[in-house]
Amino acid sequence: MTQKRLQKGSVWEKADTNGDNIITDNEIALRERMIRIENQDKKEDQQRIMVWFSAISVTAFIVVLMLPIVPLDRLEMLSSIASTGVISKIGIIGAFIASNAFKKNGENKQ
Ligand SMILES: [Ca+2]
Repeated sequence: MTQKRLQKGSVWEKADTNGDNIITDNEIALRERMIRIENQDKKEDQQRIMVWFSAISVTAFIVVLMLPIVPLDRLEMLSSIASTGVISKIGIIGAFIASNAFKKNGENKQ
């Protein structure tokens, strides 16, 4: 059986962490784990941004509705959209907090 070689510029070249030009199964597993951790990190950053956006936008929305520049008849028209929007954004924040607490609880048990 002939030795397998990587194509030029292959993404797996980075997996050779000790630079001996041999990519072992261990190095592939390590690389896979690193990619998984990076993706998890990105996902968590994204969730944090989403929660911050929800928190800020829901606060700003309520503040703007309280200002006298919004006419009362328009406020009445917007009330159903407003209540749905506020509840869904608070739901996003609540789900984030709950899932974090759930995850933390799981980590403690390991
Ligand atoms: Ca190696």
